[in-house]
Amino acid sequence: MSQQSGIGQDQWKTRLGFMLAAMGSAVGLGNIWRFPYVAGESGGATFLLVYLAFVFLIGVPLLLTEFSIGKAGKMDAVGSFKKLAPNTKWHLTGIMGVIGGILILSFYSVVAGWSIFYLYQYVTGAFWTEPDGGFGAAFDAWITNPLAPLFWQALFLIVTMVIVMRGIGSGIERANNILMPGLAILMIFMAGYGMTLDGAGEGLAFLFTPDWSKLADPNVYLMALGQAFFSLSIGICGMLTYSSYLKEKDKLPAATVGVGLMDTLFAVIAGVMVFTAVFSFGVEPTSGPPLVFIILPSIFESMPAGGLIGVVFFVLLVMAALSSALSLLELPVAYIHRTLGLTRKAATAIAGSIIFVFGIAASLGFGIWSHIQVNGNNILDMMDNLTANIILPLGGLLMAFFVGWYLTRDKAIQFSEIESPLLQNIWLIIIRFVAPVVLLIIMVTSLLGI
Ligand code: ILE
Repeated sequence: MSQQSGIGQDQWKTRLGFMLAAMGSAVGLGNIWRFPYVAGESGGATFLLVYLAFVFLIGVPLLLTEFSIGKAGKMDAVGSFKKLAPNTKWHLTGIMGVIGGILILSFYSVVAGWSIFYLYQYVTGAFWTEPDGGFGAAFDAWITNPLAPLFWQALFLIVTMVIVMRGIGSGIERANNILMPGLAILMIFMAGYGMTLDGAGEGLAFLFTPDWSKLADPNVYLMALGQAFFSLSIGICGMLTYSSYLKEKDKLPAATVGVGLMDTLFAVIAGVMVFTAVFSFGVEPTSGPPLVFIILPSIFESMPAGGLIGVVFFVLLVMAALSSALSLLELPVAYIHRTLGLTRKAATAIAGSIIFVFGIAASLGFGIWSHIQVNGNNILDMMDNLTANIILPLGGLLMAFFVGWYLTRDKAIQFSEIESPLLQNIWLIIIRFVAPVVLLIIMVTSLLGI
């Protein structure tokens, strides 16, 4: 079949390249920055169990649904829906995805910018010893500063844009071929190091010994679902866009399971890395988003060779953020490229600029715009909650309805490329019934604030 989207002429060179890129999209700040603090606030091991159940029962089948739409549609998020369902409103799912991707990258690049700044502080040795007033005060002073964070955020976006401008095979695929193996090595090293610390066992117990009574807390389910969607990058059509660049012969099911497994493994390794350190230094695991920017630096300071460990940690955080940001940027780039008929470079420049402008708001929300709050959430928290708890699950729900109910059964199965009749049926039951019911219950509960 010929490619219809101009940008779609570009393809992954190998299936492994696609898998690494999809894993790169999945494994990100969500695993290293978000997972530990959400797990810490929502019950540790109990949260992990619910999270694992959601990833494999709902996340992986929905990821396959999203991949199927992209591979069959062979176009950007909006174009693929238009092609598979002409003259319907289904493409609005793609538009919501593009908006979601822009919003996520807007705040993602703020946190990624902090990470590069911290890396710089470790490389120069500035954070090897505790700054005056402690790491908490240093972090507060940093995020409330109106200008400096914007510089690092812009730097991160520029690197992301330069790679995306080079295209799929020579840009995104090549970058992930380096980023993902590098990230795996650094994270395994850090988790291994964490396990050698005194008191590491307590951290492992926090992560792996569930407190069953916490299962009664509905918030655990909402947080676990939001985290599963965020971590697997489901529901915003970034994965859809990536799968549209697959060659016909590269099959989806095994790649999907591979991405789900690797993403979970990376989250667990990140959990081990963070919680062994947190517990061995007697710190509360419930310290929220600043966990990796305040708690970890003070822990590194009291460790032998902690400065170097800090360098390694922030290198890996930046690598993880970059590999995910590539997919978040490719999503609007592919759409803008096709609809406005621009070159990839021009489309990237436009998407990157829009994202930077939104990101300015997220960054200033910590400082001069910190009075803009809803329910105690600042601008970045609002963007995070809106995307992780609403846009992503809603996108996933719509895609489940699209493939499960709008497409015919035969088409759905053909697009999914599942061969075993048993697995075909299980997958269909999940995307037709199980996923929608679970998603609706959790979304309604959270909207009603029950
Ligand atoms: N999945 C990634 C992460 O976990 C991003 C989230 C892309 C949407 O950080």
